[in-house]
Amino acid sequence: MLRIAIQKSGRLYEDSVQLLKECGIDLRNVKDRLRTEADNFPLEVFFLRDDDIPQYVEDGVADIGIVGENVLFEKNKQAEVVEKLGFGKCRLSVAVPRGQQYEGVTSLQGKRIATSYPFLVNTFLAKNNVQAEIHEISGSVEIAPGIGLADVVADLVSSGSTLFMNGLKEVETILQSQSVLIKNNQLSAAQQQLLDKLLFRIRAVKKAKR
Ligand code: PRT
Ligand code: ZN
Repeated sequence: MLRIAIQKSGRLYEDSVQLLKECGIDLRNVKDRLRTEADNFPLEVFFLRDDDIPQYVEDGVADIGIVGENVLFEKNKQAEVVEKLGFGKCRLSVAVPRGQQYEGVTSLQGKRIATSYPFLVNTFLAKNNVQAEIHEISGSVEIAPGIGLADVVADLVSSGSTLFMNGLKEVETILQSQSVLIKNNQLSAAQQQLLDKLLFRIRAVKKAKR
C-alpha cells in the first residue's frame, strides 16, 4: 500500500484529486474525509494542510505527497521531487508600494519585509548581500505596508491583481513555483514499484494534455 498526502482544501485540492482520478484511481466520497482508500489501486490518501505535507513525507508518515515548490523549499525538508505536475503555478515575489522608487535589490537594504516565507526570503537576501528585517506573518501579507507593519512584502503572485489592489508593484521574483510530486527518501522496493506505476500514469495524463 502506498500512502499519498494531498491538500485537504484550498488551491491544490481540486487539481490533486482530479489528477488521481485521471490516473484511473477511484476515490469515492472524498469530500470531508481525512483519509480514504482507493478501490482499484493500493493507494491510501491523507488530506492535510499543505504546510504539513513536506514534514509528513520526510518522516515517512506518508510515502509521497503533492505540494507547491514554494512550501517544499520553504520547509527545507528531506523529500525528493519526482515529478513537476504543472498546476498551482505562481511565483514568490517582492513587491513595493507603487509610488516608491526601486533601483534593484540594494533598495531593500534596511527595509522591513512582511512575508510568510522567511526562509526563502532570507536566502534571497543573503545571496544578494542585503540586510533587511523580516516580519513573518501567516496571511494577508499584502496589507502590511498599507497599515504600517512593513515597508515591502514578499508573497505569492499569480495574476498580480491582489498586489495591484493593494497599491503594490512587483519588483523581484524569488522563486517560480508549481505543484510537484514528492517522495520519502527511503521507500521500500515494493513502494517504489507502486510509485513507478502511478508515475507512469501521471506522465501519460500529462502527455495527453499537451
Ligand atoms: O489550508 P492550507 O494551509 O492547506 O492552505 P493555504 O491557505 O496555505 O494555501 P492555499 O490553498 O491558498 O494555496 C496552496 C498553494 O497554491 C500555495 O502554496 C501555492 O503553491 C499555490 N498557489 C498558486 C497560490 C497562488 N497560486 C496564489 N495566488 N497560493 C496562494 N496565492 C495567493 C497569494 O498568497 C495572494 O494572496 O493568492 C493571492 C495572489 O493572487 P493573484 O492572482 O491576485 O496574484
Ligand atoms: Zn498552507
